[in-house]
Parts: sequence; C-alpha cells; structure tokens
Amino acid sequence: MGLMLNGVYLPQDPQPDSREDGEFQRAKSTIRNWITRDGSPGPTGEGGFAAQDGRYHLFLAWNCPWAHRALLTCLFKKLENAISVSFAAPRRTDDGWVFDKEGQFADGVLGVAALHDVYARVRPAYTGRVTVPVLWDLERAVAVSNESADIVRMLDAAFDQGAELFPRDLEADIETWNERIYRSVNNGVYRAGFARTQEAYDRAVYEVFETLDAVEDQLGKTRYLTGERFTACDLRLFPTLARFDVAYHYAFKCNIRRLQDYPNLWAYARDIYQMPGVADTVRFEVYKQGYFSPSPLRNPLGIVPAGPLVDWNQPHNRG
Ligand SMILES: N[C@@H](CCC(=O)N[C@@H](CS)C(=O)NCC(=O)O)C(=O)O
Repeated sequence: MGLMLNGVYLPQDPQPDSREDGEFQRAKSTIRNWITRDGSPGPTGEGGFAAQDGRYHLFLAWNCPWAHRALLTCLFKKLENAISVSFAAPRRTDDGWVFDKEGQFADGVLGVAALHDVYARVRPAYTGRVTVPVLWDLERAVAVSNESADIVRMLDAAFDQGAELFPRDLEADIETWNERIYRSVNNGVYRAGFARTQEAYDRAVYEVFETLDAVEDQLGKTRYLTGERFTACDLRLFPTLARFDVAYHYAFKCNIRRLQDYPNLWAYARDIYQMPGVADTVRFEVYKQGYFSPSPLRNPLGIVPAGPLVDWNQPHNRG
C-alpha cells in the first residue's frame, strides 16, 4: 500500500500500518465533513453541504468493503439518481487506485487518472492514505468525507427517501453491534490478514470467529441483528460476509470456519444478497482479483485461486 506525503504519492509506504507488536493499525480518516439537511455543520468538519439531489458523487472501488457500504446505503436509501458513482479499477498499482481513460473504470467527473489526484485537489499538501470511498461535492468541487461510517450515517439522516437505517428505537443496539462488528469482523479480518507476528494474527483471528459465533447465535433468534428490521449494522456486516469465503478465508488466513459452515449466518447473508438490487452491488470475481493481487507479503506471484464455488442464489428460508 502506498501513502501520500506532502501531496506526492509514494508507492511504498515508508511507515507501514503496523504497531511494534505486529498488529495492523488502520489509519484514521482525515476528511470528515457532513452533508446535512440544511447545510449546517455536522458533528465534525465544516458546514455548507446541504442535501440536494444531483450535487454529490462517490468515488468507489468494487473490491473495497468500506466503499461497498456507501454503495449499499445509496441502494437502500434510493439515492441512485441523487448521487452519482464511479469505480476505480480493481487492480492495485504503484499509483494506488487508478482510473482508466474510458469504460467502466473511468472517472467521468474530474477526469483524473488516479485517486490521489482527487486528494491533491482537496489538499495539495495532503499527507495520508488515499482511500475509497470519497464523497465529493460537485458544486463546490471539494471532498465532503472519506470515512464510510460517517457517509452511511449522514446519507441516512440527510435524505428522507428509502429505508431508515438507524431507527431511533434500535439506535443503542445498532451502535453496540456496529462497534463490535467494526473491530472484530470488518477490521478484524484485516488485522488477521495484515498481522506481522503470529501473536497479532492469533489475537485477531480468534476475535473474528468469536464474534461470528455470537452473530450466528443471535441470528438463530431474530431475522436481522437487532430484530425483524434490516438496519445499519446488517448493512455494516454484509460486505465482509460477501468477501469471506472467496477472499478472507484464504487470502487473510481467516480459515477456522467458512461462512458456509454457519447455518444461520450463511442463510442471513443470502437473505440480504437476494434483496432487490443487492446482487448488483456484489462482484465476487473482482474480490478475488483484488485480494489476491500481487503483494510481497501475502501473494508474491499474484496467482488468483479458482474457487470456491458458492451458490448465493439458493433459497434462504428466512422471514
Ligand atoms: N476509514 C476508511 C477506510 C477505507 C479503506 O481503508 N479503504 C481501502 C480499500 S478497502 C483503501 O482505499 N486503501 C488504500 C490504501 O490504504 O492505500 C473508511 O471506512 O471509509
């Protein structure tokens, strides 16, 4: 992974994201403004970003689970016509995320060649990671946010249409699941896959499966995590589940169990996958290309495995 240092993109990160004990540490997101109904400032950053159809754009990548959450939010909030999206090419390059000149991985908005050009437009002397998703304001030509958790929450609160992802009566329960799922599962698989020591890997991998076991238990009692309604914590969990057997199980050594070994969790994942529009947000082959792309530490030859064959369309028998 690369890093931008004073506005210059370096293909090799001089300060890899790991602590002295070998534990992977995700860098904090740095662009933290909020779209709000009337443009008043949100919990962080500055104001001036009012909710308006056609004003905002999302830079995404199919293989990124954090970007997937932003895309799913647009689907469940029925924002497909209000917020435009573009996808970086799934391959990792010395330039980080890049765009093609034309075709499905072109950036039709700014016409940039790489995502770091987008960051440089916001902050010419930017230092930090160059990550998707990025929420962009087409009117002011500035970035609103590069933190997916904020993006999910702000789109839910600022736009009226579509599902309510944080129903008020379930908010505390959603937060509890969100925190646990973020640490142990969404980021947990990365902590396992990017660990630099056996101990750091062990800590992460057992935590992944402890939480999946707890989720399995919960899903034996309720259709979704907080009851009978699909909410933000289900949306948070799904992108990791979609990548689990094709990528994390093997590429990140999260192989104590497969998703398919959990009867409730696997049926729940299919239940969500089979909701209208969700399958269109999923690209299993791209996940494999992304997670098995050449990496000196994890996959030096860049060979992409053929399997596993997983049938996401079999009946889920829930609900
Ligand atoms: N905190 C960010 C994390 C996003 C993130 O780490 N995205 C990854 C792709 S899955 C990325 O773009 N990484 C590029 C890099 O770190 O160089 C969020 O949740 O929005």
